[in-house]
Amino acid sequence: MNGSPPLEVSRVTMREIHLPLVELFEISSGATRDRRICLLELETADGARSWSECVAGENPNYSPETVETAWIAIRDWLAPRLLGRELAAPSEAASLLAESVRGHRMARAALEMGVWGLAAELAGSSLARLLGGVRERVETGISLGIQSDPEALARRARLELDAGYRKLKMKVRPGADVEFVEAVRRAVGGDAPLAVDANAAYRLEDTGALEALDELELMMVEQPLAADDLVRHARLQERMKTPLCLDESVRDPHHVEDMAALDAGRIVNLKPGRVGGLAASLKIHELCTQHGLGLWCGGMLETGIGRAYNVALASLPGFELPGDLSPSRRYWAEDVVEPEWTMEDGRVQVPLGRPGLGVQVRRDRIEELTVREERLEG
Ligand code: OSB
Ligand code: MG
Repeated sequence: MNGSPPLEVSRVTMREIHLPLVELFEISSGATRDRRICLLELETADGARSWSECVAGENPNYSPETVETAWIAIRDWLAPRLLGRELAAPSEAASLLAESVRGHRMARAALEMGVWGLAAELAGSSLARLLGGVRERVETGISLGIQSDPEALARRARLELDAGYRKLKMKVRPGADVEFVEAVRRAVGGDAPLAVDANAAYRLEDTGALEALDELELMMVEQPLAADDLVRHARLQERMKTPLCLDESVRDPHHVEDMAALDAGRIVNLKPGRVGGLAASLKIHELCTQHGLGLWCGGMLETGIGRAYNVALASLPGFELPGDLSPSRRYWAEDVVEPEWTMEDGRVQVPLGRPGLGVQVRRDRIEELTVREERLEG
């Protein structure tokens, strides 16, 4: 990380693309079919370039940030700090972007990750190696949205496990939980690697559902309670044998320290876009190892660009659980990168030997999908 040449971003091009998912994706707080995605292209004065992706969604149902708020934050507050500033290393970008800025981590991460991508490009190294990645393949899980009824979910679960996925995570909400997961458990057998994700839909008082889920031999229950509620997660963990996994609650490395101190969960779902980028992700990776917390890389329905960053991160040694790193075809009829991300034997290959993101970004396709574009220069 220290041997990388200095870098200076001279232009940031912001794009919003519209891209429909191959199927509706429903979580406890809302459904998405037509994704609006903010992509960035960072350039140096010498013409080196790299792409990055903002993970903010269309609506503020997962995080307070949205595509719209991220657009404003990047354009008006964040990109101006980065443009024309010489960085000695990509690790310097995070603090530059964070100084006196509260929140807007997804917006910050889009730029910060772009700087790491650019640094990898300039160093002629793969992003995975630049980050300290060691795995040639990363184990893959699927995240299934809420389905119409328990039998539909059970059929789908069977199909996806047969396709090779190493973990099957089901979205749940009050009213679409225990019966659904029980049907799946019956259909796939006792040993299948199942997990659920509530996206903060429960309260500590919802003992019926939470106790019943605890009997289903799940690998984890992800984010049962509200994002800010570490104390109640700790109370719940005390009552449950199933490990709790925190997603929305972990927006900063200090949340991992608090989680460990309180025993508010045993596993972290790390999404670099949620924590402000890759420098914070490396710190969280270190903290999880130090505190003995399980770790895996989550996803936010990214295109092949955001996926490149997730796959690179997941190749680090501490990511020992399968990530939400499905291949391109699980999300898109046609991705924006070449080659598309594929899965073999439940694993995605890490392009350790290729410079930068390790996939070619299809500018022609992105231009076709672009609905707005703004160019920012220092
Ligand atoms: O909670 O992990 C989540 C997608 C959008 C918002 C929140 C979440 C998700 C996923 C998708 O579970 C995982 C993926 O990208 O495959
Ligand atoms: Mg989640």
